[in-house]
Amino acid sequence: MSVYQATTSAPVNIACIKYWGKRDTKLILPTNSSLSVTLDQDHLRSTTTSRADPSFKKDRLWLNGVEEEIKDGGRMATCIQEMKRLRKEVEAKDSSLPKLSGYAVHICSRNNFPTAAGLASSASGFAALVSSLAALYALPATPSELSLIARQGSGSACRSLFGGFVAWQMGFKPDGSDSLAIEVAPREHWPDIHALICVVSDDKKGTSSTSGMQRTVETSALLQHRIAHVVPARMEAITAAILARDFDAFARITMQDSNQFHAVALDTDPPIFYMNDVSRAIIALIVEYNRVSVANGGKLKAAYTYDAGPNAVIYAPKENLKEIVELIINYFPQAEPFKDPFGLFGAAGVQ
Ligand code: 2P0
Repeated sequence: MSVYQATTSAPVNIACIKYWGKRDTKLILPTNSSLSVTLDQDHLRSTTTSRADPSFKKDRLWLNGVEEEIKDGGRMATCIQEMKRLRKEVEAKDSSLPKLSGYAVHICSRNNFPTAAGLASSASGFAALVSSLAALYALPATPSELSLIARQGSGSACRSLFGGFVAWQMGFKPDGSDSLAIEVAPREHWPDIHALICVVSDDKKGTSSTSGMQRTVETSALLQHRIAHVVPARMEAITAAILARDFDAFARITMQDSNQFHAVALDTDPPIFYMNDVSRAIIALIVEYNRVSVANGGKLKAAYTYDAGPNAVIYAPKENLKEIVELIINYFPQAEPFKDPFGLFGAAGVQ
């Protein structure tokens, strides 16, 4: 008897130009394009196994060992259904293939980082889900084609189907067929840039991204300015900075966009606060670190960015990482660097 099973994994990504706002909440179509760096550390990934079998009665899902309900019409059900539809198209062209599209699937997914650590587990999770079903179904789809489906699980998930520097083009079509991820540059294009994750708090965040961003869409005038007059130029400028390996421009745009995303959250009614005092102290530290460098005739040495939570991600060229970790440990003595803080995408706990 044949066993139809596949296991794949997908990494976390951290946005430099932030996605915040949907123009279509069902299809998950954003109000602006976004751009991220995919973290390539082994310890920040979701790994998913999918299995199809004629004996399975219904689709089932386990997340970190706990079964989760797959709600009818929900995001998970949509992704599974879309992947079965693609498999059906392949089966229609080749009648010798087993009819896996008619079998229920069992899906088992694990994150090798704490789900509540404020890192985007939905991004790596839905990307791993879609890529494991694509492997199970032996689909000829490209990562951009698969990103159309991962996007319907969680917007930021579409960017985790690529490594390196990735843009999610907002698209303009009402059916979402042009709202997909593309590779801006592979990781090898700019291996010198590293990310340091400072876990300020591993509490679960107060306002979920999904509900927070809709409140912003409904109430923030600043968001309208951002999507019409700020993000399009920033997408072009940061793409050029990445292609030119211009860290100074990359850092400036990344910090500006993090600041504006949090300004837009604050401009929401009622306001949303994602950063805390420690987050702001880390910003002050990086601003001062850069100021001293520029005052001495140098360039920007690091860029901070914050998502929908208080944890800092610091992008920096490798040569500055050791100095930055030392600075953080000096100012936040409780910080405990874990794993390989001087290797690719190290992490430090700053409580
Ligand atoms: C981003 N974030 O671009 C931005 C920056 C958070 C701040 O994508 O509703 O979890 O599932 O599409 O993808 C978080 O939003 O929201 C997010 P849904 P998602 O990374």
